Amino acid sequence: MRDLTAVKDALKNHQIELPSWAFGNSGTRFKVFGQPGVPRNPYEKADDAAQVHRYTGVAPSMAVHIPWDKVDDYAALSAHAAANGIHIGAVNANVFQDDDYKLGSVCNPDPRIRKKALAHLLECVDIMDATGSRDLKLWFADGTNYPGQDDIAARQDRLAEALAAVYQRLGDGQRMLLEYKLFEPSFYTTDVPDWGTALLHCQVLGDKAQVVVDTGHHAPGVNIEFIVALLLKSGKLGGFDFNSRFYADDDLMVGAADPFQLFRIMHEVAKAGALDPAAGVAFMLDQCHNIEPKIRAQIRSVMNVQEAVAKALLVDAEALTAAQLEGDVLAANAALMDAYNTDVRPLLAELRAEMGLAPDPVKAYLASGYGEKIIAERVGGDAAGWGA
Ligand code: LRH
Ligand code: MN
Repeated sequence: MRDLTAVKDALKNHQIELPSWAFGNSGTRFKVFGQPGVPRNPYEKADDAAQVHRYTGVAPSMAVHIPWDKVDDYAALSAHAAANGIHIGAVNANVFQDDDYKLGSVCNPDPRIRKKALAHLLECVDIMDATGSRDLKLWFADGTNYPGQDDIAARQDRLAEALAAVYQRLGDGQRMLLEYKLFEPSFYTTDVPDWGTALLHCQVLGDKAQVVVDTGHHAPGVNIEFIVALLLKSGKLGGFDFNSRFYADDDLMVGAADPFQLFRIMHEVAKAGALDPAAGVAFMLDQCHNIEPKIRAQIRSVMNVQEAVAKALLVDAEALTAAQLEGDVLAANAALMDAYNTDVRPLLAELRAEMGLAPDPVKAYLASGYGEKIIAERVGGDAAGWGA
């Protein structure tokens, strides 16, 4: 697909969802470095997310995380977001921070605690009804730390039971996205550790259950684009949690640690025609800006995704396929590398001009003085964070 008008149209239609928690304070077990001007509530998080959309034009929604984004009136929060030109996206459940969940939430051996966890998941669907969200995102910290601690198979049965109950509750147009993660905070077993386990559960549940690929949740060396290609083929790729990492679940800016991997992933997505919102793949960021300015980092992250998508759309598919079928290994590899090695920044600057935006979103945001404004205004109150 080399027709630049079509490439630009695909880029204009490609939407990236921002995580509310990226605007709050975050860190590691060693330290959470607070930043001035950080939001104190979900309304201010939506204000900051709206800034990212204002300068990139392709980030029209913000995912929320419950209870980090708990409010009395979710319809009012949605209206506030809409007034700022964005909407509330995926609702992320949180059954990993309550003392009761030490030995797990929906996989916990204690039925009372499983019931409590399920109640939270069902409450999140109620919130989706109020915000008009399509996706319930489910990540479970559930797992064990020592061999023998619990029965691996029994925990899978408990998980399946809870997922089935949530599935039953989903309304029309609503989906549940199951996210897997190799390890952390559990260090021996994780009950949803990989794409295979997530896919197995989603296949049993039905069409409304899909898999989320968080790019930081794999063992080192795993070929993520292979997993993406497979999930796309089986119609079970519900979305991405984009970030990047050098070692573990570092939650760094997407494309920062491995832009070539992001390109290879987006090549599989573009080739499968799954860039378009109609294809139903949710492109979400899931990042923590522990030391860098958060709004600017989110803008840069959106630009990194756009650059990877633009390069993926510039792959000469005919030349690639011809070389693959001829077994011309080097020509096939070159078809991909030529696209990857293309400087797409001028194309994206042109695209932004066509969208009525400044060519450099970061420069435009910095010139707006919004960062200084929120530091001056947001004095007092508790800065938002993970509340851990
Ligand atoms: C778990 C995870 C999950 C979120 C959390 C913020 O590591 O990726 O998607 O709930 O980060
Ligand atoms: Mn994630």
